[in-house]
Amino acid sequence: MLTMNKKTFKSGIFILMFLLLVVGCQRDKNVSSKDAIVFRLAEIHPTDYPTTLADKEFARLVEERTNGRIIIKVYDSQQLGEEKAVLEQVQFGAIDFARTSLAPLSEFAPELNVLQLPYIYRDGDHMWQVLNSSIGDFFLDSIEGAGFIGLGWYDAGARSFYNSVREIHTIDDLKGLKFRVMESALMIDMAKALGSSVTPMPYGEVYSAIQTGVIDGAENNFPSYDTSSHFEVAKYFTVDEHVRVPEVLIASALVLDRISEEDLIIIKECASDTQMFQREKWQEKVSESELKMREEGCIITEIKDKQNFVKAVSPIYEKYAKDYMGIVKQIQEMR
Ligand code: GTR
Repeated sequence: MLTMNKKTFKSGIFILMFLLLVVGCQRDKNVSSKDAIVFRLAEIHPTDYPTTLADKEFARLVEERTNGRIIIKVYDSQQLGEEKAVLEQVQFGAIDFARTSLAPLSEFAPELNVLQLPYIYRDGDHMWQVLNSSIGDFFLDSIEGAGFIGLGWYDAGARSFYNSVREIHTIDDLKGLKFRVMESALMIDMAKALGSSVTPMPYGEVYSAIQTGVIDGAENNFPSYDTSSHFEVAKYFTVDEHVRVPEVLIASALVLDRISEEDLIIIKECASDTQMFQREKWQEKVSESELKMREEGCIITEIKDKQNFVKAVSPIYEKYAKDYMGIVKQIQEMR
């Protein structure tokens, strides 16, 4: 049986009081969970995708830096719906935060098309130089007019075509093939300019559309080609890198009714502080997915001379960026 003398009892009480004191202090620092504001963040990718990992890191930082005043719950894997539907809900405040591709967002704020013009960036470094400059800030701020708050940029690499029919070596090989593109006017015109037929549709419908022959293929980066399992039904991947479409972290403008200006500043800082985290996870995933796709037997064909592709999409600039030609020139000349 456990026996306790007076001395042990006293020191027991002392330790207990000390622990209560420590817990009490912690409580003061962190707002009790019932007073916290809880927001929802929509993400279409699976749990371990680079953007999802970054969303969670962002949410962790926000909770930490607001001392628990603001909690952001990440709903990944399309739990809150496809991107276009999510954006509509973010616009009227039914969803508070989202990580989205710039392509569907540009339907709500057409000036964003400038940042997804085909072949506008020489490479990934060039894109990052632009996004992290005053040009990137200008476009991020511009979406406020459409009911969104732009928080920060993440990486999605370059997009290329893949299909179930044949290997593509030249632009002429694209003719007659039907591709799914994102629900964005620019993406539709771009794929048409390259000579293919086009069907815009939500991401989640692409696998079965290829499988049933409704379309011949789609276009995306290696990590999405991999995690969506599209490679199972479309094994010809053509590295033509026709667009680099940045990912964007946004909030609903209606979130501002529930938080202070100071907390918005904290939230924006948290978004920008997770950019490097996401970019590192992205690079790892690109290499991992490309290797996996090769092991799975996908036929990966590099388009070495992209001149004909670049020429074919040039009318897109006039149509989608004519009011921003000064900025386009600045982007092109940025070294
Ligand atoms: C991915 C992007 C998604 C989504 C998807 C698509 O690369 O990360 O946000 O836009 O492409 O093709 O719909």
